[in-house]
Amino acid sequence: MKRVFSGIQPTGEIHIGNYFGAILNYVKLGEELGKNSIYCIVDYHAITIPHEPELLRKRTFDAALVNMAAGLDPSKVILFAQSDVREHTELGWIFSTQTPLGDLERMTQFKDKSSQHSVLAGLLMYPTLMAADILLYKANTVPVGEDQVQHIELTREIARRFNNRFGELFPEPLAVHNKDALRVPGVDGQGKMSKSKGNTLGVLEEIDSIWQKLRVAPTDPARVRRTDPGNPHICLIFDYHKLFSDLDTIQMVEVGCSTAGIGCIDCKKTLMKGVERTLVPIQQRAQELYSTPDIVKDALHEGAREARQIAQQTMQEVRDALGLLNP
Ligand code: AQP
Repeated sequence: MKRVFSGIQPTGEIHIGNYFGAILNYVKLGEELGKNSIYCIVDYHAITIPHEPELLRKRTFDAALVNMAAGLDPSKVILFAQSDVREHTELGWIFSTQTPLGDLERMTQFKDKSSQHSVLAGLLMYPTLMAADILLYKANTVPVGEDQVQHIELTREIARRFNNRFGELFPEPLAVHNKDALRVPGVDGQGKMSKSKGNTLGVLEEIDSIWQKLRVAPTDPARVRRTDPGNPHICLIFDYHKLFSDLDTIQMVEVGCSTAGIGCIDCKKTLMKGVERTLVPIQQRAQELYSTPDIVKDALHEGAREARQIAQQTMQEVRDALGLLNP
């Protein structure tokens, strides 16, 4: 049986990297697998860096809302907030007792984030909690962007180690990616688009605000004048065309850029058509949901109830296997 789990952090506005890298796959797999596709707003992960309580509450709600506006139907899948299912922290603790410190210290995300913030112990244990998120549901498939591959590898090791020591309980899950959006670049052209880097284009961001960011976004630096040919394959805007534009437009700008047939501003204006076509319907659905917030709250409540049933069953098995008392 195929079962999918994935999480999204409520650490900032949901951006097009999250949308193309993860949420689109959530929707697709949700249609295929129904209640065997489980999606979680991972608020316990979000507090591994300093946070504001009110903002966290709002962002958790917003993250659920954006997923729903983007096409995730909570009556078909399981959508919930992590802190509503306490078993995540219980299994996370158990995994932290079985995982060598060195495995956690070598995680790239830990190294990156611990250089930006004061290092909290929870940040180091992020991957053991993530392994718990996935294995609590015995999920074997995890739709994520490329940045999470190392954590999924560690999850596989944690499952393998647990199974060898205490008996076969967990699958070894595999990451699946949207191959067109492995690592969507930030609008500053400086690596991955990421909430914490502030280089995002938000799924709910006003179209004019997106245009203001794209208008000044870097392009091929070799194109000094309009008549200079460019290399679309090193251009951020071409990367975005591959996400937002149809095939004919992608081919047209590829040829246009390399022959100087189209200028960078016109290329960006063409991109905006695809941006509007993709984001405006999501933004309209989001507006409707903001005016009926109980739909989102009820969905999270029901999702947590469904998730808890699976999580509690797994924890019974884990406690038995470990020799802990079962209530
Ligand atoms: N740029 C991206 N391209 C492709 N996929 C991405 N994902 C995130 N950024 C990209 C995928 O989206 C899912 C949710 O990830 P997240 O909540 O960890 O998002 P984030 O924007 O990466 O969050 P932060 O707070 O900014 O974390 P850092 O700074 O660690 O990146 C995941 O499946 C992720 O792979």
